[in-house]
Amino acid sequence: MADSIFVTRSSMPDLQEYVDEIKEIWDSHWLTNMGPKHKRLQSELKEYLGVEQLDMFTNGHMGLELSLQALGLPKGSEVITTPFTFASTTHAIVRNGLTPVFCDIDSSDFTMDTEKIEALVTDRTTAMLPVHVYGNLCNIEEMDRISRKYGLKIIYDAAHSFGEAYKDKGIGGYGDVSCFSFHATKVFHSIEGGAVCFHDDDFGKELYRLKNFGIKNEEIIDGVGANAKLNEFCAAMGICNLRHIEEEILKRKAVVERYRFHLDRIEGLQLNPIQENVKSNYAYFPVVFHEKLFGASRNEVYEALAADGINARKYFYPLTSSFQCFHGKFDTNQTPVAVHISKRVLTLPLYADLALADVDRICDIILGLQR
Ligand code: T4K
Repeated sequence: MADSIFVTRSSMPDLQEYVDEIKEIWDSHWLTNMGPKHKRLQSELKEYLGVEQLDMFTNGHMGLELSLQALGLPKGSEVITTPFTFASTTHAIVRNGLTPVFCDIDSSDFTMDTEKIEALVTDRTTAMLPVHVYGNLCNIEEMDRISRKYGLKIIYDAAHSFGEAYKDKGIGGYGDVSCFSFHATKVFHSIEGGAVCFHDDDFGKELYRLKNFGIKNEEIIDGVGANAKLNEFCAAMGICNLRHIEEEILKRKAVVERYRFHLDRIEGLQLNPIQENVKSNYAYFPVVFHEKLFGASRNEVYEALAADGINARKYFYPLTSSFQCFHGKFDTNQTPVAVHISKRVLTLPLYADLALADVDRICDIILGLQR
């Protein structure tokens, strides 16, 4: 059997490039606490993402969790969000003492269905936390309209949408806050890491305080903060990876096009939509298997691929609203489309160095199951 293929594989710069980058860290002994590499990456990211304000974190989750805290939303207030996401999104809400209210998703792009949001708004709703899931962008104009109409904050979980743009504007510039993940599995990574983009200076100050123990200066600690600082070695990895990001995205595009060549227009297979006015980053390649039309179920495809050493993943199954830790708290009948999709979706391997011959092999296995 050929070597195993995982759902993704971290991109690495040349070892020497990273060694050159960390040499200064070695020489200076400055390892963390917003050092020179942190400052440089922060400024390069602002430019690349086209945003004016950006802070960086140990990981995407802490960026999201502390952003919700920095907004100062009243405890117990309601945040309208999607259950079709990674654990982080929902956990960030709950860990802040806020109540997630789950909105169903759009069956074509899997993002929060903006037509179903307004029915969920109550006098306790304070914010919306939509996800640009798989890099598919939410309906930004509708989100803006709803946020203005009801006075709700928008915090985008942009973990999957690094480098994307809508109508030529970097995606980090939309909403009140956008949170990126720089985890090893992402299009752009700093081993672990994350960034938050925002517009409001006071929010930025509060966010900074929360990521550094509430320290104002050596003698004044005027907030009860956490520790969520990105260290210098992670920042150095980010600096190296940012140099190659456009090339990375192009390689991913070639992989996605190969998948589409084989799987587009196959009855019973649903792929990501190609969204208008969007610069894509080709983050994930989910396929929804409609068993009655295709002839095989998602689980059968998962098993057939696994038998050949190919580790596709059921992102995002189960829905966060049905996690054991929330047992009895949420009713998944309220989000039937999300339930339907999560039982049928499989995310196929996608990374910059995935060989096109491997894509062909993966598609052969899948199409071999068509009945
Ligand atoms: N919001 C959303 C919507 C998210 O999807 C995420 C993270 C977050 C927020 C939070 O961001 P972070 O706090 O993580 O920055 C993975 C990632 O750990 C997670 O970052 C990501 N979403 C989620 C969708 O996927 P797992 O548990 O599936 O990862 P794991 O360890 O099974 O890795 C998947 C594959 O990646 C492996 O089979 C091989 C490859 N891999 C993995 C690691 C750890 C590598 O090539 N190198 C590596 O170092 O969660």
